[in-house]
Amino acid sequence: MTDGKTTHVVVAKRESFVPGDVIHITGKIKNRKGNIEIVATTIEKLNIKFEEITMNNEHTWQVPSEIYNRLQERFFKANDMIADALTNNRLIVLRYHNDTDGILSAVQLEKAIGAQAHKLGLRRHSCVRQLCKAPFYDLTDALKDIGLNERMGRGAPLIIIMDNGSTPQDLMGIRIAKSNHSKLVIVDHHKPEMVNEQRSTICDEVDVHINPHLVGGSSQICTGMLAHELANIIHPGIGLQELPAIAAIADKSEGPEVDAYTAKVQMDREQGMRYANCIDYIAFQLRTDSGKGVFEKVWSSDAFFSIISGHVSELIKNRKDECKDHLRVIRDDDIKVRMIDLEDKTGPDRFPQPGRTVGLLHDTFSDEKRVTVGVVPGTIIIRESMPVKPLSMVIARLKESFPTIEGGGHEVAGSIKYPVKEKDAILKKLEEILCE
Ligand SMILES: [Mn+2]
Repeated sequence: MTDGKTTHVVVAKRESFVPGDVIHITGKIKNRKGNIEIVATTIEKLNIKFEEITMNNEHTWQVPSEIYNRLQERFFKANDMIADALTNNRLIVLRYHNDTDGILSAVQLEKAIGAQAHKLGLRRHSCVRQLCKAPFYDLTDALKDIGLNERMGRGAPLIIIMDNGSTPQDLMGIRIAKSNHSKLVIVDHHKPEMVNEQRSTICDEVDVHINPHLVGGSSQICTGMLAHELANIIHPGIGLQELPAIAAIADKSEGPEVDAYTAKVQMDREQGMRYANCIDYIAFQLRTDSGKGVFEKVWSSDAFFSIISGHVSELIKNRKDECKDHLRVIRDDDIKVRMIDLEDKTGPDRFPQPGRTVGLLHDTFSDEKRVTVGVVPGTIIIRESMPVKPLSMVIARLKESFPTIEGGGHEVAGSIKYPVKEKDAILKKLEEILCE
């Protein structure tokens, strides 16, 4: 039985109803072998359409948003699937992009699902939070999820992918997970490949795709905000009100929803960034470990936060000092383009890592139209203040001369993989494109 929000098993001794009937039911909720069951005392058939009930399910969001209203049905369906997994004792896997926005998304759902299971008296339920190493739901992730499922010895898990999952890069992983009969929910704000105005190529592959791009919104509503709303549907009153604000600041999101979240907890950009930097640094230290119970310390323990935060700001300051004199201005008109070779300044094993270093340097300037480029062996990292040189265009142009390069990211932030032996020629061409 479903009310459009959740699904429940109902037990009745005598009934004359068929699936699809709309009924009004009263009864006692019981816990039966770890599952929730309603033992019906009265059942009455109603002569209304089911849609009339679900349409009247007016939902109050944590902050007002027209985009959320348009996504309401998708949110409810995702909640329905989570409730279903809980009551049927099905494993829930939370997969996420391993940055502040993704981590906070997954932590919020982990907390809400745990609280809801506790409320329902489900002791045997399991929900695991697992990071995605790549910035997408990789084949490796999908293979591990199949293995996880086998070890747990249960039906295929419900997989919820957060801050990843919307792009064609995710397709292979998603298809593998689906071939294992997993149900899939995507909560993401990255721009999907659209089939028409309301459908993405991913919509056809998964059970629910929650993404503002599907309802006329943009990436400005980040995953941490979407997950916050979903968490509050799963377990109303879950709290965690700082988290959508931190996620939004970390992802440089802007808009009325962001303002409402930050105002609610009186968080300014500077404070939000301090939290975000700590979360990213902890993720860096933990590497492939998902840090169960660790990230929470950032906002719950002042002692923990001040030690990490002090250390991180020193690392960031040192990196900026080390780099600032090595930035080369290659274009200086209405558009400012700066380039830096980071080969001996950073690397995958030093914090801040190359991508974040370029972001930090980019943020130290305030020219309205600016592009910052960082180069490490094998990778070029690009940040733009607005799509003055849309990344997809830059990549397409480079590919004309260097077909082996590979690029990815958003319009204003991304990276290009290149063969090291062609570095000089590629950088020369890149300069040419950026200076046109
Ligand atoms: Mn994000």
